[in-house]
Amino acid sequence: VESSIPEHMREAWRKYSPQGFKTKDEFEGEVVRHIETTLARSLFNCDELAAYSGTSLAFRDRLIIDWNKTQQRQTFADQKRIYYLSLEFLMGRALDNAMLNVGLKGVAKEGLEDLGFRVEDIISQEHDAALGNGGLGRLAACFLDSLASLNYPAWGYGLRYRYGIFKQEIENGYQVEIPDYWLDFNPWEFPRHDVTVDVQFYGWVNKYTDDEGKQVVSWQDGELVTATAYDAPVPGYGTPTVNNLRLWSSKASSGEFDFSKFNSGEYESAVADQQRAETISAVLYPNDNLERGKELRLKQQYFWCAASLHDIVRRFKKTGRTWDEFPDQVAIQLNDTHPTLAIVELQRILIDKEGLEWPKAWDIVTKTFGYTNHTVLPEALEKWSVPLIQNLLPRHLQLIYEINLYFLQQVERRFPKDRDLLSRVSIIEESTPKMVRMAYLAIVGSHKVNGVAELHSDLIKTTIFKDFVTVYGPDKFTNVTNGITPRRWLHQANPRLSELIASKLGGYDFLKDLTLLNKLEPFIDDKDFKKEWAEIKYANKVRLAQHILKTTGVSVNPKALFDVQVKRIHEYKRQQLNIFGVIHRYITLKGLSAEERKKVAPRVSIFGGKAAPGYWMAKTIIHLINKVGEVINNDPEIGDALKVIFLEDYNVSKAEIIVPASDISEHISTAGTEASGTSNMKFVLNGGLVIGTLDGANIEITREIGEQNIFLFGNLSEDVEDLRHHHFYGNYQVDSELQKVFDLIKSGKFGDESAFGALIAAITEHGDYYLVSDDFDSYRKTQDLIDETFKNQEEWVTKSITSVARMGFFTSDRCINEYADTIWNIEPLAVADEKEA
Ligand code: Z15
Repeated sequence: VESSIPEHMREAWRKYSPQGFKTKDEFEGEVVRHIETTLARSLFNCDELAAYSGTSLAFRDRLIIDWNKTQQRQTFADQKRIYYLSLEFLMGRALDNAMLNVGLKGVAKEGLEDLGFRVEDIISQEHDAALGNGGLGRLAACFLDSLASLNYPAWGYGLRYRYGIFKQEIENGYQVEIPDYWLDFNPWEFPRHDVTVDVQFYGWVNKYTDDEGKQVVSWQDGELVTATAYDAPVPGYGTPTVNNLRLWSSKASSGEFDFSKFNSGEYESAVADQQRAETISAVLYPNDNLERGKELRLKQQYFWCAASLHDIVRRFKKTGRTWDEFPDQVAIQLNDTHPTLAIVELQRILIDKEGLEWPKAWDIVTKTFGYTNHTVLPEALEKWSVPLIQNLLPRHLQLIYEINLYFLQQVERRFPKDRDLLSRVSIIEESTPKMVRMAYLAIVGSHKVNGVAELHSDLIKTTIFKDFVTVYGPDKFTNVTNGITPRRWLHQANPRLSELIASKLGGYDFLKDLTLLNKLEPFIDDKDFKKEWAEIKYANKVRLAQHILKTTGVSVNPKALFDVQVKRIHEYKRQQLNIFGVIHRYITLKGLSAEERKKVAPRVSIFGGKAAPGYWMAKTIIHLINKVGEVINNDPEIGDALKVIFLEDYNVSKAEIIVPASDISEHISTAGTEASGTSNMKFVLNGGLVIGTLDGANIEITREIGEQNIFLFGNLSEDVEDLRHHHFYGNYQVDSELQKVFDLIKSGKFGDESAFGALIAAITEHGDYYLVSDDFDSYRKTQDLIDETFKNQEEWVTKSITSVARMGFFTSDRCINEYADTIWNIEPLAVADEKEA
């Protein structure tokens, strides 16, 4: 290509191409150079933030050297790549991860000490990259870590939001949302001002016959918005592979943007145009498991899909291959239905721009895409109104109708005269207005559809996608149980535990092959080992207790049982069940004598999580938790026996403190509602036990670690429908112990009772959709069993160690290998010089 340096001049380049620091001295040199030149600071003006910046820039240099080599290697290897399209990447902090993955944290620690800093303080300067809501976004981040660690040629594609998920503050017990502007200083991204794509919106479709008599379809006029690429390096653990996360930022297209307006007195409208373009990538929608059908969200989706597809096609075309080889070079995975328009966009490129025939083009498209479903909740299943798409993407709407026609004709041939089936599987819902069912479009446009845990994958086949199993047969549907990266969620979050495990297993190989953890089982009766294990948990609890004191002013006893529920606040996740249980415990404690109270196992109930800003019921739950905490924490009769904490602004970096410090964590969704859950895996991997329902990945965790090591309760998913029916048509009575809880709330004990009326009425009057009352009794009894078990620390630690030893299955490495084998058909790229971790 014309931009490469001629062969005979490459000598000088090779001579001077940077190698990156290896020793402590080299590291210090790089940090000081960056602080003094890149940042224009000095040793008289270097705070922890400046030291963080210099350290990050030094590590970034290192990563980018390996990034360049990886990209060259991948290009020359000419192998199939996987492109992971996700609207969310919840990456958290990058520096600690970079240090550990390149194996230079020790060097950095000593180097920073020489320069007058502690590595922990420097690491904690970093602002989380919080471009996601919860499980779905964090899963994407774990997948990127595994893809790089396993040397797969892989790119992530997403949006570069100016504002990530809002910061949460609690004021007078209420959630307040603060904008998360995170780009002030972000050393981890590389703007690629030369990598841009113009994306079109609105306009109209012109169909005509050209001079040669060929049918031409062209999408004309409308407005153009420019996508600019920002790249972030994704380092693998203990390997030179550094993959790429490419995020698109929107701005007014220079071709489109009307500079003459500036001169002709239309300054304001010119600026307004510009702002409208920039708005597309301005903010992450803060809903988890909810779609609200807003036009700007659809714009985000198309903007990102169009830019990414253009980029992928451009890269493919450089190989000079023919179109039928596209699926041998490119696999695209759709993280939920959010990127479904990518299917339509590829078909548009092949038909309108490349001139392929429909069946040929469609064959290429379906071989390229895979679709992951993450939910069965009806309110989360995306539907876009036909008029909205018609206006914003007129050509795409035509193609969606053609895709539907092509599909329905196939169905008709196989199931003649079944008109009901045709209308049930139609991509277009015949409502007013008509709606496009994005999940159906994603299924029809992909060769594989997967759920994220066994129960969930079974449920989608028997409920929401039942008819598609009839049409395609069962083999199009598969399961890939979620996983987590043990690098961040064990080694980084819990270094002492990781070190203890390594000391028994003779090294850190388990971080690359988590099944090696089973080699811990022989140590289960080793007294010293158990003691150390328990000490590490205790130290982690002390650390969390300090964090609690600092952020809430409440002092908690680290010897108490730490009971944690941290996740997005949602009725289906049932934080209300938890807090009602806490209130019931309070009632019980108040009924005891001072003597009796001394005998109960002291407990700290810890909550954390954000409510979507428009989700009133979720906000009410947060309010109740905080009010209950105020009362209980200040009741002198209760003391250490019970404390209730709401931790503000739960995010990835806080999870790294909270997860290693739990004794019990709660995963108590109504059976059949939580697709998988992934924090359950993180807690168990850190030696915490679980109280949970038979839902999502809890079921597989139980199978792996053994029934005796988990506290299960509640109704089964197959009984949920009948129970709901019974709430309306049976003689339904709320659990009498739960009624006592409601009576105490209604007495005004926790402040103005009317604030919590809706929460109670949802159960007593509106059918208790999430079965809180049905599960309350077994929840309470299971909590009592936990108290009893915790009193026997010996037995508790045995459960803890045994569980960790059996968690190997839940690494995201296993998960990525399954995707690679069964969906993507890709191979890792061999790397010559594997580094030692
Ligand atoms: C989200 O975080 C999840 C599913 C969704 O459909 C959306 Cl929109 C957001 C979560 C599931 O609730 C959770 O059970 C699962 O573990 C996670 O995706 C990753 O698969």
